[in-house]
Amino acid sequence: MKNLLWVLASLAVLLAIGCAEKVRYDNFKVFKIKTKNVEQRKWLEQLASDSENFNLWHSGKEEVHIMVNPQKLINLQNYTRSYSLPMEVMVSNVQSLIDGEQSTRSTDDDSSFGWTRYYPLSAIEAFLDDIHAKYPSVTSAIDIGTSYEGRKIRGIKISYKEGNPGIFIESNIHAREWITSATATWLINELLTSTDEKVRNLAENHDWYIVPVLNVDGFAYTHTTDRMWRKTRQPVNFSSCIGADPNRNYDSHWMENNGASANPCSETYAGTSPFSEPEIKALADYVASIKDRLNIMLAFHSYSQVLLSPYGWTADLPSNFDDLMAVAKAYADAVESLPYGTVYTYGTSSGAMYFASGATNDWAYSEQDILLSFTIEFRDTGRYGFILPPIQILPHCEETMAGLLAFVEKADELGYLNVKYTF
Ligand code: 0X9
Ligand code: ZN
Ligand code: ZN
Repeated sequence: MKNLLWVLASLAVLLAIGCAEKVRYDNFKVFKIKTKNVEQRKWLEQLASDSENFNLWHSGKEEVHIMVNPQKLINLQNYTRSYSLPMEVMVSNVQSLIDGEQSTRSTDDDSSFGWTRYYPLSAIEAFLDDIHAKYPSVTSAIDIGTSYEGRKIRGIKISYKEGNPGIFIESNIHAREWITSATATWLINELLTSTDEKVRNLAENHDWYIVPVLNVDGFAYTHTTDRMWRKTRQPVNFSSCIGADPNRNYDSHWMENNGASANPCSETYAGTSPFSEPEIKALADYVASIKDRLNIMLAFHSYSQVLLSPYGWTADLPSNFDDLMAVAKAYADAVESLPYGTVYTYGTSSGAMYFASGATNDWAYSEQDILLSFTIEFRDTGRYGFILPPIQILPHCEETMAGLLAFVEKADELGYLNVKYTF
């Protein structure tokens, strides 16, 4: 009898742990709401700081995408009705999207790697190990630092010869943007294995520095606990909310012009101080140490299909605005010319999206003199948002390669790939 009780008790504990394991989004909906001005956008952002019940997926110039707990739907409707804001359902059940995203899992397990499903951090690390073992003469491991929870932040350098112009790629700074690291790992593989002449030129005549998952803690958390997590995982003193928006944490016009939030519960919380997040400090220190070797800085994000140049913290235009737009246009045109016909737009971050201060591309541009610095928001424009179906990974990667080839070619033409350092 005692034994049976013990078994039942441990079963109950196991069940409790099992249930507490993953945040569920049953019948959570995402709405697309047309907003008329900044005040309306700010109000929706305010509503979204109730992070148990709301979550901002996107807050652009014309529309806001907001996820809502079905029980709080009335709060949102009261507001949109009173201001007669057009509102339509974008996702009717977030949990079923999440479940659908995992459904291809049965076809291959965590130990093999590919681009027909999404993988956890351990598999991405194993992929990198494998790449280093296969290509020891042209790759080197760059461990840029350690996360708040003690994970290694890994990067890879691909260099076929000395004296190449450098391209840095920061990816998955936002935890839930899984398509970014899927694309970064695909790109690494492609640069090493493609036999396409254009890709070989891209690979062998440029030095690549790629960090596939920068926000390692947040990314691990999206796999174990909450698919919709965006921020870091460092607790904030005197707040029950966890983490900062790492893309508001760089030391460049930090917190200026309402480009970030001081509220720890906001998805755009800037952190307690510039570089308060160890992951961002690590990336910044590493980039600063090689800045003379870098001609291009790209930060991979999703979603919206847009290339964003500096500045995000001010509406002023950067001095090489025309060149920035020319390379962005080259990327967008190349993508659109593929059979998928995917449309990318482009502009400055503040002009084409919203004010955001302390972001990677502004810091790289203004503080490290990397004159071609972009944020690229990948697929899609809101059908699936962050939960882009795995079937789209490969087409999306193909597009990214076409875009990059055109971008780099235009950059070269405009004289941005001259090597800045001497041996
Ligand atoms: O808000 C962000 O950090 C980026 N969008 S996302 O939906 N991936 O979160 C855009 C940042 C663009 N602004 C700057 N780079 N300044
Ligand atoms: Zn300033
Ligand atoms: Zn992002």
